[in-house]
Amino acid sequence: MGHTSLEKIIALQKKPSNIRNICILAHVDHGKTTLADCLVASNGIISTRLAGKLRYLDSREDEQIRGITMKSSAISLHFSTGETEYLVNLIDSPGHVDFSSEVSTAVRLCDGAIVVVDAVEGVCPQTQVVLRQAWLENIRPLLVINKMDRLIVELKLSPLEAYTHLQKILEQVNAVTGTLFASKVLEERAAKDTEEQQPAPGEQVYDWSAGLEETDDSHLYFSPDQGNVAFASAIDGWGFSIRMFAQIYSQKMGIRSELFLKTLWGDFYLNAKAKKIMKGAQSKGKKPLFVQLVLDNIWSLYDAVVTRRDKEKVDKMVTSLGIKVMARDLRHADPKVLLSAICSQWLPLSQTVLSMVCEKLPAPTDIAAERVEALMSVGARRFDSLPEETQQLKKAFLECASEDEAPVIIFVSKMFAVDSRALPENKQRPLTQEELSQRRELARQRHAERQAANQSSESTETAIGGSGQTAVTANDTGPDADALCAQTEALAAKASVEGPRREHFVAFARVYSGVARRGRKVFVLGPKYDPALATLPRGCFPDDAPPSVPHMASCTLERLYLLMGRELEELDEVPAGNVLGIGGMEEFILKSATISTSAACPPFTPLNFEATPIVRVAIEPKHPSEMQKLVQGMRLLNQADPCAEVLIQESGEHVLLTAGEVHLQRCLDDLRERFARIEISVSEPIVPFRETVIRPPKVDMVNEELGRQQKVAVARQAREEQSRYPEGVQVDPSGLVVLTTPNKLATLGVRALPLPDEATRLLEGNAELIRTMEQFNLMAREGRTMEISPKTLEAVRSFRAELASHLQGRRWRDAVDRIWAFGPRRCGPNLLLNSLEGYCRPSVWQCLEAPQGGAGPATPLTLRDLDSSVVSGFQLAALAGPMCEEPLMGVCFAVESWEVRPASRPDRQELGSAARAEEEAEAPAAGGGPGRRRGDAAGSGGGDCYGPLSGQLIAATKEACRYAFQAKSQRLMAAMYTCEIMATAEVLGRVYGVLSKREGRVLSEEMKEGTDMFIITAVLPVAESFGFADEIRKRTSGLASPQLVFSHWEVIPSDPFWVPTTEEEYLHFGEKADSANQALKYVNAVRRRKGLYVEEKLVEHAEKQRTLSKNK
Ligand SMILES: Nc1nc2c(ncn2[C@@H]2O[C@H](COP(=O)(O)OP(=O)(O)OP(=O)(O)O)[C@@H](O)[C@H]2O)c(=O)[nH]1
Ligand SMILES: [Mg+2]
Repeated sequence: MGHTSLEKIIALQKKPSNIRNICILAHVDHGKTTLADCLVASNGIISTRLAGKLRYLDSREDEQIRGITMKSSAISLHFSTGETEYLVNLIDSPGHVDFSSEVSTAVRLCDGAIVVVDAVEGVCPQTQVVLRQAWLENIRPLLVINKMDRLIVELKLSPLEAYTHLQKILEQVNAVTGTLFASKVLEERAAKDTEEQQPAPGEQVYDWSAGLEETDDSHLYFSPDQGNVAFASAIDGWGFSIRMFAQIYSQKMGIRSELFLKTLWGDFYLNAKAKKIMKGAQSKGKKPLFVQLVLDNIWSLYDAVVTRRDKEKVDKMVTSLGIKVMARDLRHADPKVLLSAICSQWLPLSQTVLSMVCEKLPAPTDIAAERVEALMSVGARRFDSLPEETQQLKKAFLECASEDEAPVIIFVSKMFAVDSRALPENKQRPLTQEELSQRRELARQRHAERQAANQSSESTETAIGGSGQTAVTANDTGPDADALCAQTEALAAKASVEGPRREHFVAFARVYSGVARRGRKVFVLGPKYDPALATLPRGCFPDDAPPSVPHMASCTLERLYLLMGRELEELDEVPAGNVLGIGGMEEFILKSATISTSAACPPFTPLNFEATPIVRVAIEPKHPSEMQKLVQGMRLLNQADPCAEVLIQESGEHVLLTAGEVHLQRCLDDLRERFARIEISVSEPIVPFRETVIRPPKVDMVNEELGRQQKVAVARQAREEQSRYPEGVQVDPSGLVVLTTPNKLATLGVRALPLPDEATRLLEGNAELIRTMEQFNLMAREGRTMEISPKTLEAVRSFRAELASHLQGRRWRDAVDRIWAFGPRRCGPNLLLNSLEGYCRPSVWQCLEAPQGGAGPATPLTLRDLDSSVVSGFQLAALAGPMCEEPLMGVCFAVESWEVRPASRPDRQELGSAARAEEEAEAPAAGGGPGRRRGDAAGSGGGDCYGPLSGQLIAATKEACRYAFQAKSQRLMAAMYTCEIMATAEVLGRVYGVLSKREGRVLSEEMKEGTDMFIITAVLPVAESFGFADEIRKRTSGLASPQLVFSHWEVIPSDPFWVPTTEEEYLHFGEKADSANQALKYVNAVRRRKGLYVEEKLVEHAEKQRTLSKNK
């Protein structure tokens, strides 16, 4: 295990104030793993020569082949400065956007982060994301500007240009931090204001700036003089912070090092005559200190070693730096070898980074109270509304105590799979001398016995000269027995290698309080566990065999591991403040969990995942008999990946959801090679769509204005369609659908309206908030209360105000207060609106209102009883639209009339069926073509042959919504990716070519300052994105490699149901217009996949088509 012994690490683990838990974050390929290599090499785990080439923490084969990291992995390093010794638990994270959930799992366990930025590429999209992630988790970042060598060798900047360039990068990074900080201050200020609530009469003007000015934010920004920025070239093994140069020059020039610290970065220059540092380098045209004393030196070293290979100069420099270089390195053909030999002594990277980490980043004991509250507050709950015992646990967090009495609190952020042979307990370790001799002795005995047996049989047969022979064999025993011994050992080794190959799961975790000890009994708390609702006796311990409580299990900590990159080391106990692996938890934990000895411990807030799993495929085994293996394999995969989701659809398909193409590839490889180990067939990626309605368009498919004549034609078409509607459905030209239930007892009038885009976006962005509101309303209906934190209340209030501001105009009057429900799944981006006269029901904004008894007096009771049926019907309609059974988006259904004939007062118990039908609605309903009537949802069971009224009403509402939807201009919405592509001018044309072929749209094109690179920002439909990254890479010979990030949903402008009306259009598009209709293509593809009816003719009028093509 290299230089640092296990004992040493165990000893260091006991001193939390000297522990640093950190992760390395960056955009893809900015050099995280290379930097980690240098740090790992400083502990002797890998050789310094291999550092940067090995990428030790990329332990998977595909990581090495593709050259990108795909999972976060941890390693414990020892570092000492002077007297003090530190333990640095380092987690390397992936930068590729597909794996950003791995970043979340890493960030949660850390107190600090090293943010790496490529000196050429600067701040990239993922850099912003990781800065935000670090910010949201409240951990402190350091900045390492890496790949400095590229400025010298590739861009060939002069030191002064490089200095300006670096300044710009710092500005960019700080701009991101600044935005994050400003939003937080404003939020806090708003929260404070709502708590105070009473503005003084004179304070009419709202001063937004005040909060920003008062709060000190200087420590948040990155600046070399703050000591939180380092400059590095991980590949060449060097790095420095200005502290290092300050020390060197203060000795050399006799100027105080503090003075250098303040002036080495900035507009200062050295007045050589006066031996003084002066301000105003730029205005006086002088070289700034940083250029003169730092960059110039590095540039000239590169010049001498790499560019000119000037041996004499190199010798001189080596002597003046006072370092020793081995002759072998001096003679090496590759100048980079000599360069790293010199640099790693002159400016050792690991020393620079680790000392910065130990000095600037907090220890586990410094955990902020704010962060603890954020981790412990369950959802939107107020911290002070948590049970007393739970609140007391905050102290345990803050103390980070390792006494035996301290409650154990551990958070597991992910589960990772380890081959059973790689577990330390199964690993073959070198035999000790004693064991060897023991085995030898054993073998010798066995051999002797066999000899003896042989002999006795021989002697009985021949019965001559027994003693002499025995002596000879006894002499032979040595070598013979040794061979035998070797054989047994080899066999034993083979057995352990070939032993049953099984995947074991190790929990990636951190101890926040107490000591994790083997054999200790603990509670495992699932994310939905609620200490306030648990009815456990006070002070209940896991040893007491507690009663079963939902989302809680008790188990024993069986195996504890020290995470050492590719290796695991067994431990007996792990004190608070450390990162660790826990084995044997796969039965209890799916992906993440909280482990504690106290039942009062709340589950930690869920991880913030930035990625949306959007790419889905259906999987089946090549050989149908292997289904069981596939099911088992997918279960394991689901557990091993924080972001992948595995679903079994109603149709029986096994579906895998992943964050992107690269992620998909990795999941499939894992499934094939590790988890299922069978051959599988994978469907084409299934792309999600949304269905919506839009305002009547002004132009048609061919961009011709819809004139009066055409409008008449369209209206006629609509009338024709009317005849297609079944009995009991009336559709008026304005789109109002009136529908009566089959038993003729209830009538419902519904109209579909397109929501304004901003409103849809707002609803989509606030799904979590809406869910909280719904939870509150549900509890209120049951007569319970839920305390919502002031922050959440404020968020609800501003959400409501913003929604109101987007729903302006006559049509939307009071719309916000008339919202009946959100859907689908009660939190989606569609609305059900109560446009009934005189029907009062509890508002969806109940949590904002003071509690009040009873609803409006005018409401007929029957309607209130059936309220939830209407909601359920709406949920069903919103979950699967009529075009291709995809969810709706941005549609508002206004219920304009609703009557229930009094003759049929429903039984109160019937309401149960409403709830049941709604549960069924959770899975997308397949089948049923557009315009086809769907059967009763509730089935029979009531007094009449039509079944209970509530059930009929659900079906009727759903149908009414679907017809109302179809009465408007329907459109498909496509999921869009955004991507940023960096490309040089030569390949720009080809990038555009690929983009336009795939229906992409360029949003902007900028020149990256100081380089000859262009940055193109584009959007592109997910449906067209498969193979995009590869194609771009190929067409540009690897110069451009885009990363696709899900951005938004966009309406596809073409009408899927458009049919040509004029001669000309017939000629152009054919009778069905299905040749050019992208939207129709998508709709049909989805319908075909779902096994729905597709209206399509393969060849119509073949004759005519041929003449057409000839004429062209
Ligand atoms: N010129 C130069 N190249 C570097 C430097 N550091 C890393 N690289 C190269 O950049 C590439 C990416 O390095 P990695 O360390 O794998 O990057 P990463 O940030 O871990 O990438 P992901 O984990 O996939 O996000 C490799 O080819 C490295 O050799 C550097 O300081 N200078
Ligand atoms: Mg990496």
